Amino acid sequence: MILIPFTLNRRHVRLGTIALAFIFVIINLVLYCNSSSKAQIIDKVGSFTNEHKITLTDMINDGQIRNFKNSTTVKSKDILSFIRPSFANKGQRPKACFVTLVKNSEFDGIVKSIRNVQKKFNSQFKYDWIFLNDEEFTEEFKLGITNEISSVVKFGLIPKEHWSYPEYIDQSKAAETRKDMARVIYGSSESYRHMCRYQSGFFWRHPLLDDYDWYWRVEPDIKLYCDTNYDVFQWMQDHEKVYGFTLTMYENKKTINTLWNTTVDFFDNHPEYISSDNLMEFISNDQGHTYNLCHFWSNFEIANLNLWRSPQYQEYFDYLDHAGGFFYERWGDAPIHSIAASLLLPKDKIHHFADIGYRHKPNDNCPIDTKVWEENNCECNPEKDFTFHKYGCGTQFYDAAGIAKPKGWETHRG
Ligand SMILES: Nc1nc2c(ncn2[C@@H]2O[C@H](COP(=O)(O)OP(=O)(O)O)[C@@H](O)[C@H]2O)c(=O)[nH]1
Ligand SMILES: [Mg+2]
Repeated sequence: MILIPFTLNRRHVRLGTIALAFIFVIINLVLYCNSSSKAQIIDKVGSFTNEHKITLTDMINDGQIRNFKNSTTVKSKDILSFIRPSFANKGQRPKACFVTLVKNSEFDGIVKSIRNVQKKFNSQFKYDWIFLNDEEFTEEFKLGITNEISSVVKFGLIPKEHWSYPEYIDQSKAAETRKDMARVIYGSSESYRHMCRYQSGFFWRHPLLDDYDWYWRVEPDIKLYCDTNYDVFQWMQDHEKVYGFTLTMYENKKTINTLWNTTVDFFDNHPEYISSDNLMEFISNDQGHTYNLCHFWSNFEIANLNLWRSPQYQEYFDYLDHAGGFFYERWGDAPIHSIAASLLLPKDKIHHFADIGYRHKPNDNCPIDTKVWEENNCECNPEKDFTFHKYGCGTQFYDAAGIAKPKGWETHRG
């Protein structure tokens, strides 16, 4: 080792002090800059939070959901701007079709439904009919169906990616759920879950539906009881309605344990998607704290496809899909469509077709207005109408929508 002789003199001490002072200043400067940029970030978060401070949860807690229209902080992105083009066609025939999701094995049941719908409505109005299946329809099925319908008939195969597990779903957990839910109706069924997910998030994406604005959903073994002598699609279009139903009821809570909380989480992030004139009072008895399980029974729907095609609904579906409840519970498309329509749309866009007598086991929609019942040659018993039955949700719907209930409704509570 080479030793360099070194003597510490005053000059060295002075230089050292200056160097230390310099380092001290630099360190402080860095610390200051750091803390001031943190302050700026906190400020930004603060103002961000301020801009979005009203969430669905806030509205629920403040009991504000009814007076949501008075809120000034939430900017509204108008879902109706996606739907309005379908109203532009007033007085003209709408682009509409029937849609049926069905299995080959359900041939007899769907033929019964078709004969009935043709007789009561479609032999007069001749709308196209689209059939969808997750498997190829057999030639026999296609021939048999085509023979029953005098208008255009199209058959579509559902793409695999619309009827399979997304990569974010844990399939062993899904299988476990099916075992645990064996006692719940369809609780052990895998295909029923794919069906519900498909009806919620995909049927309207099938390319065969691209040509249409409106659809009427028909299932096997349903029945129309009355003649419908007006064009219901044109009525929806000309009256600027978006979603039409016949039956309402309560969902089985066991199938949707976390659906409401997941919905609240979604709308907490998107309060601007909630209509200022929403139908929250149909789906909640406590202004949004809890879901009352009321829903439109989706085996019958006459509705506008652009509702589901809207970014608002697609984002909602996507959020639900990632939460996994289609497979880890047994979320149905009926509560999902109903919650979405009730929150995204102004209430006057939703219509009860009291005049379309309809049966899907075990419930009937039968006009209790004698004049309507007689004029349309209805074949049902108004005493069995489910609309205002204590197990249905028609009373909640009429009250929430602010529509007068028909005369005599009190004596149809079952
Ligand atoms: N292609 C196909 N359609 C199905 C399947 N499961 C149910 N569907 C259809 O989905 C709709 C609802 O099913 P459905 O058995 O009527 O259920 P429910 O009304 O809730 O008892 C009907 O139109 C069925 O034909 C399936 O696995 N494949
Ligand atoms: Mg059914």
